[in-house]
Amino acid sequence: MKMTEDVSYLDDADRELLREIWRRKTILLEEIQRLKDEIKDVDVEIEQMEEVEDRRANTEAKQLLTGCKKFNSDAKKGIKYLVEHSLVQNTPKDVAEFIFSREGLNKVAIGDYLGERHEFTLEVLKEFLQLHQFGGKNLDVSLRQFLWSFRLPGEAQKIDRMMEAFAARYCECNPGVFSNPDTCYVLSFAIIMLNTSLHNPSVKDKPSVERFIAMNRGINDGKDLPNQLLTMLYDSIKKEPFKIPEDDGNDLTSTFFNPDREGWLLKQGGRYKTWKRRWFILADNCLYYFEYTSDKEPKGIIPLENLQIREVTDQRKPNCFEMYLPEDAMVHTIKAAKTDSEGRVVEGKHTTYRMSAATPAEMEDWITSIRKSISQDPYYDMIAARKKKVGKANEANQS
Ligand code: 4IP
Repeated sequence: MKMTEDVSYLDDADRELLREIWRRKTILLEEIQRLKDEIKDVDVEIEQMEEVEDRRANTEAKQLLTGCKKFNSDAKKGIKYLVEHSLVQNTPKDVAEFIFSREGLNKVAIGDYLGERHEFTLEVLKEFLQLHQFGGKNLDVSLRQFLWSFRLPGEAQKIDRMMEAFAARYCECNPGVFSNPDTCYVLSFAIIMLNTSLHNPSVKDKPSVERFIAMNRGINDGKDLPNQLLTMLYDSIKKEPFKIPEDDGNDLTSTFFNPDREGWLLKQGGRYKTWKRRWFILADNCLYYFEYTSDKEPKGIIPLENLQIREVTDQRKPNCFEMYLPEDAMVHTIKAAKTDSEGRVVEGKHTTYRMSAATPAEMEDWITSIRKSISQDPYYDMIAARKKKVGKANEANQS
C-alpha cells in the first residue's frame, strides 16, 4: 500500500510520522490477509475432517446394522463381522454386553448362540448371566426375567446348558435359598412345566398345588423345599403365565407337554395285590392314574424316570405288562406319589407296577408309548440326570 494523498501542507516531521503510520498499517493489513488465508486453509481442513468423520460414523452405523442383520440370520457370522469391523471386541464380556443390550437382535438367534457348546460361547453365556441381577428376587421372577432375554432353543443340550448357567447365577445371587444349584435347576424346570400344564389349553388335567408340591418332593438334597415357597411359586405361575418372546410357535408349551396316551387299565396294588380299574394318562413323562375319567386330581403319579418296561404273563389277568427298576437301581421301591384313603399324598410302595390291558393290541400300544416316553424324551433324561446327581450328593453327605 502506498501513501497517495497530498500531504504538502504538513511539515517534514509530520510527514515522516504519517509515512511510518502508513507503513505499519500496510504491514498490519498484510498480516491480517495472511492470517485470513491461513484460517481459510484451516477451515477447509476442518470441513474435510468433518466430512471424513461423518462418513466414518455413517459407515459405522451401517456396519452395525449389517452386523445385527447377520447376527439375526446366523449369530456366529454376525459376531465375526462385528469383531472384524471393530464394533465389538473379541472378548466374551464384550460380546455378552452387546447381545444383552443391543436392541433389535432376534431372541431366537440369541438363544441359539448362547446355547452353543464352544469354549468361547460358554464364556459368553456366563458373562451374559452376570449381566442379570437376581439378588433378592424370587425364583419365578428371575426365571421370567431370564426367559424374556432370549428365546429358549428347542435343543435339549442347549436348554440344559442355559438352565444350568441360570441356576448357577441364581444361587450365586441368592446364597442359601437352595442347597445347591442342581436343586434350583430341577425346580426351574418344574416351574416351566407347571406353566405349560396350567396355561396350555390342550392340557385338560391341570395340576393342583398339592401335585406340584408332591412332584418336587425331596429335590433339595433329599429334603423337601418349604411348602410356602412351592405354593408361592405355584400361585405366581397360575396368576400370570410366562411371557415368552414371540417366534415360530416352537415354544415351551409344545416342547414340554405332549399328552401321549390315555385309557383304562387294570392296575395291581403294591403291598396288597388287588386289581383296580384306573384311568391312565401318559403325559409329561409321567403316568397319572385316576379313579374316574372326570376326576380332577389323580390318585397316583408315576414318574417314568429310570424305569423299564416289559411284557409279562400273569396267571390271573391277560395282556399284562409291568414297569420295573433297572438292575443297577440304588433303590427297591419305584418313586411314585399317590393319595391314600384319607386323601393324603404319600409315597408309592411298588417294586413293580403291573398293569393289564383289555386287548393285546392295547397292551402293545401302551408298551410302545411308555417305552418311547422313557427313552426318547431328552428333557426328561436331562432333569433325571440332575435329580440323580442331587440324590448322590445327598447320599455322599449322609455317609
Ligand atoms: C390297594 O388295595 C389298591 O390296589 C391301591 O390302588 C394300591 O395303591 C394299594 O397298594 C393297594 O393296597 P386295596 O384297595 O385292596 O386296599 P389305588 O390307589 O389305585 O386304589 P397304589 O399304590 O397302587 O395306588 P399299596 O402299595 O398302597 O398297598
